[in-house]
Amino acid sequence: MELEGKKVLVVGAGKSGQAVCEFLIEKGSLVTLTDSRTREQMADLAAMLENRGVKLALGQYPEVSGEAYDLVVVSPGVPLTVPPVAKALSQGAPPVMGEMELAYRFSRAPLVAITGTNGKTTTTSLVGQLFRDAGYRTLVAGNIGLPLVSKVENYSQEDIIVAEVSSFQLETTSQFAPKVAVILNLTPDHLDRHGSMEEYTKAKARIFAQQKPGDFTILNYDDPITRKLADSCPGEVIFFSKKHILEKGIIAQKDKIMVIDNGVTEIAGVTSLRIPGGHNLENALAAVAIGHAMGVSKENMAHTLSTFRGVAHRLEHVATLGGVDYVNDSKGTNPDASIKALEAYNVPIVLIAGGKNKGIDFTEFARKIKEKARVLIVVGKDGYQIEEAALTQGFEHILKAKDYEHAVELAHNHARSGEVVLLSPACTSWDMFKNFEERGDLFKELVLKLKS
Ligand code: UMA
Repeated sequence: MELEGKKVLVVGAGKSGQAVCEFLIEKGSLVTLTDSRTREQMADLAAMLENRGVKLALGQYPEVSGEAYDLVVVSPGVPLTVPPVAKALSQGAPPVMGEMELAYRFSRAPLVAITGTNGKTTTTSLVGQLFRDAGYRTLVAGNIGLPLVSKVENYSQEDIIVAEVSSFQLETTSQFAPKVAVILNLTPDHLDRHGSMEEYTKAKARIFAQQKPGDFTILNYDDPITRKLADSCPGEVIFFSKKHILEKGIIAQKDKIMVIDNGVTEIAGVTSLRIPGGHNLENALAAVAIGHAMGVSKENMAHTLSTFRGVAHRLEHVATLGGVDYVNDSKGTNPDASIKALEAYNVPIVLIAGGKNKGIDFTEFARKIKEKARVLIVVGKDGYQIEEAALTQGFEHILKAKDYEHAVELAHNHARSGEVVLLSPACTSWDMFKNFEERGDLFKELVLKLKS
């Protein structure tokens, strides 16, 4: 792909857009960066980008008509309906792509791409660790927080890239064809952006759409939607299942994780996993499927599975105070993720939930709250929707917190020894915070303050 001298419009000046600008400047492109934020809202960033040679169009988007641009690169969080992107798409020119597609065009290392509604980040980190432990030079990037384009060219054929990929990033792919594509599960998420479950599934299915024979697609057999996607995969499908015995695939039976492929190979005991919950067993099975596809030895896989301790903001143990475990699951940004978090514990739970709903129904979540929680503390803009859903299910032990400080104080006052205080909001953080990390960090800080 030739970028030298090309006029490129980058839409969105977040992590993704900034990394794209850097990459394009290095390639000799003429870069314009646009963002709905004004110059005042961008503070020092605007001056820094201008110093790097980036032209800025802030507070309003530029026109993309005529010969103005040769390419538009859009950030994942920017909907494709914003004027410059919508116009380029409707005109059929200039071409529109996202940072993931751009990075892919410059990648040489075998690429393992991991998506799914929940578990992406944990599985991506686990698989990164798996390859590192097996001796590969490994890049872990993508939706996990490091834009792939910023490091992609530093890795060669002998190395491995493990990328977490979101539906937003997949929406703007065209040639993207990873060596191994993984869809962990599919439940309603981001419906405010994609419009329907069907459209969301279509975006996710782009992860394997351009694969060729010889590539691998790893799918969850226990999830009806991902199981069905197998019919449209051009590569070799490897299923994993924690419920069923498969003729071929990765399974968990009788407390053992096994590969069934011309015989049975035991990889590790289920109890050797350090990450809690049935959903994390699925993540581990997916990791074994990836390791198996890429020829990682069973000893290496067993070692990594028994040593990987998970990642921040996903069922992260913060402290035990007065016999109460405080757990930060701020990454639980949709009801399904928070249902899985509730399922991971077999003791009564004091649940803190609420934030900005992504247009998803809370009925199932409320049923799980009734089953697993003793107290529900609602917080944030749409916390009242969780409260209403819980009341409909006949769950009444609900407290309202005005902010996070209040929520942690209420949890501390109501939790009993032997219980878990779980922050798993089932909503995004965008009503009160910049991102889920900021929300989880505040929760941890408030919990640790209780100690003193
Ligand atoms: N903006 C506009 N117009 C709009 C919307 C946003 O100009 O209509 C501007 C904002 O003012 C801001 C910029 O776009 O300056 C933000 O862009 P962005 O939302 O794409 O965020 P980035 O900082 O570039 O981070 C993105 C991913 N964000 C999203 O997909 C929302 C990060 O995933 C990812 O880690 C990063 O690229 C690096 O690849 C985060 C995420 O929340 C973790 N992902 C979602 C999820 O996991 O559910 C998909």
